[in-house]
Amino acid sequence: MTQSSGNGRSGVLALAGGVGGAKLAVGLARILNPNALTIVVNTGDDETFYGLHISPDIDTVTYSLAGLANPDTGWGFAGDTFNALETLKTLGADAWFGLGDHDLALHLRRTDMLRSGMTLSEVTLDLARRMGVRHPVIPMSDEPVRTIIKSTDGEMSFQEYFVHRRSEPEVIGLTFEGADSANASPVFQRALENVEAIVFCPSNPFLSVDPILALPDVREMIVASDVPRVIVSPIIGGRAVKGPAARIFETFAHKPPSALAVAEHYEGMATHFVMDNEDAASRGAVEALGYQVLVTETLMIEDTHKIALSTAVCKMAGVSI
Ligand code: FO1
Repeated sequence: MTQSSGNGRSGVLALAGGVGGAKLAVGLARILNPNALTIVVNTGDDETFYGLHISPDIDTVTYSLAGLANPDTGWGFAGDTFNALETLKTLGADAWFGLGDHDLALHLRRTDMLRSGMTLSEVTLDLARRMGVRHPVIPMSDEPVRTIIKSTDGEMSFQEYFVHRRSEPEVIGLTFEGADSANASPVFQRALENVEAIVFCPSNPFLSVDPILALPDVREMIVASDVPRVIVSPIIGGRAVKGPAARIFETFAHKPPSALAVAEHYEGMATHFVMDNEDAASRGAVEALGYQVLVTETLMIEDTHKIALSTAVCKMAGVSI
């Protein structure tokens, strides 16, 4: 049974990108009932390969919740083989994006369902359920939004920059193409109005969470909300746990990555901030920005870490578990 917070609101809305977001989502899903957690995922990294709709962050979250994610990379299907990709290469395809055979089956099915007229939300829920996931995983929007990297080598999609070009081009700007005219997905909109707490998972603020906030009304609704809003810092001791966050930080925040820089980036959006023990020295500076701060272990390697951090986040937000 889900308990209501007393103001009629109940449950947690988690905003997530890829690997880091998926880890906290797994912890939250272990302690909250399916009707008490909605996981909204970035789709700015989506791309079409070989005519198929790929949603990497949705898949990373879904595979993680289903216990099917590749434990070495955090993304992709555990133990996947790459026969189709090798065959594509022999057939002349420029197959630089590592899509495994199991993964490709999912993309085939998703693309087919989308072509039949289903929305990305409907498709995502259906596929997740078939993989045994009981908690709702929801795309931020059913309409296309694409993160476009502006670099000294020109404009490119996120996957082109991140995977094909190995984050080497010097980034000078970011746009979220389509965000102005896209709508937050219906379940996301309802969650924004009804939940008792919002959690910003430890995902890249610029690349994974900002696309979600760029959707019409989302940032405004979060700022105007009077529920606890908890940020879990993706930066530990000045380092990004995974991905290009550190370099992106330098570019956009004009400062080295730090828990304080994350807190500054989200200033005004959230009420609570969770930082790692390694960053305890900046506690006072983050509190001075108006956050209630929790200093704890935030590195999530085992499920026990994911559950412990999620429990601390819920406790901080006053969510009963
Ligand atoms: N990341 C890589 O670094 N190389 C890949 O070849 C790659 C393939 C891939 C396939 C499916 C998928 O769901 C994710 C994949 N990723 C790959 C990860 C992905 O580029 C990033 O994790 C996200 O887009 C950033 O959150």
